[in-house]
Amino acid sequence: MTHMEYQFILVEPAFQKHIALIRLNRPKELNALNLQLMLELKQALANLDQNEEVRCIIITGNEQAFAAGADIKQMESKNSIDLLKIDQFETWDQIRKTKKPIIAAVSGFALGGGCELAMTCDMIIASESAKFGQPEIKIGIMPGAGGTQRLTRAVGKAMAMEMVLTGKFIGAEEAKNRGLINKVVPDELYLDEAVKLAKEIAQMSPVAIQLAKESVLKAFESGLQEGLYFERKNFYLTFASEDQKEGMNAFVEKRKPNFKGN
Ligand code: DAK
Repeated sequence: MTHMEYQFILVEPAFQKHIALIRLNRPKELNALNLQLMLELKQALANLDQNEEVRCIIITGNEQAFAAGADIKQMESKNSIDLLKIDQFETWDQIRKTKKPIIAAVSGFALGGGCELAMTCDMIIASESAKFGQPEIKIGIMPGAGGTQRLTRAVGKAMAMEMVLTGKFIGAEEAKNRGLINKVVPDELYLDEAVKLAKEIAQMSPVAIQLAKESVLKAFESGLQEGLYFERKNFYLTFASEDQKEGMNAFVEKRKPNFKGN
């Protein structure tokens, strides 16, 4: 599947030097995440992960919505066995396994699966009008793509309980104060700000970035000792890269490093 064939996302692999952009593109439905969109997103991320020119990926929506959740109209008539057969978790798991850093640039609604998708990304930049929430409870279900886990780890038990059990939304400022997101900027700047962050990351060694991302994510899955061992191995591994020599050499020679990803 090339980017020409995508129906519900727009992909620009060379949006800026070393930065790719994926735009969720079902504006009339507030970017509701139907199955096809999620498959396209999985495929696009896999392609960008393989593309050596790409060092950082931004996922965005539009000003009104990052994504208002999974597509309720598509889910309405499904039963548990239908969901089991569709196995959308395979898609979400693959997205989570993307090796390159992903920044969510969020404006408007990031709800349900939309909030979960943003939280699956590595960092979140939001516009002042962004709203985050897990409103699944209001339609008789509960979060299913990490909402109860990632939100709780980010904002703590009390606020996560309140959001998951009442479906209430929080604004960007509160999301920032509670550690859910990295930065809030005026509405017209959220994509620029995400690009700024992506550019900073793209200057670093892609090898070190990959290993560092993997190590930070390990903190969500392991106890401290296991995580520390994992970190240690990845730390050693960075010394197998030419980028490590280049980075340290550049420091000693008082110049800017030129990392190549080897
Ligand atoms: N699904 C389908 N259509 C949606 C939608 C959604 N989640 N959200 C909005 N839309 C559609 C509306 O139906 C409407 O379409 P038309 O009626 O015009 O055809 C259009 O987008 C504009 O929406 P509104 O007219 O409602 O716009 P408002 O500004 O009045 O309200 C709103 C905006 C975001 C507050 C409202 O649209 C809303 O409450 N939307 C639903 C939010 C929600 O409940 N989200 C959670 C959905 S459940 C899984 C992974 C993930 C999930 C499940 C499984 N697996 C891996 C198995 C996730 C589940 C969910 O996200």
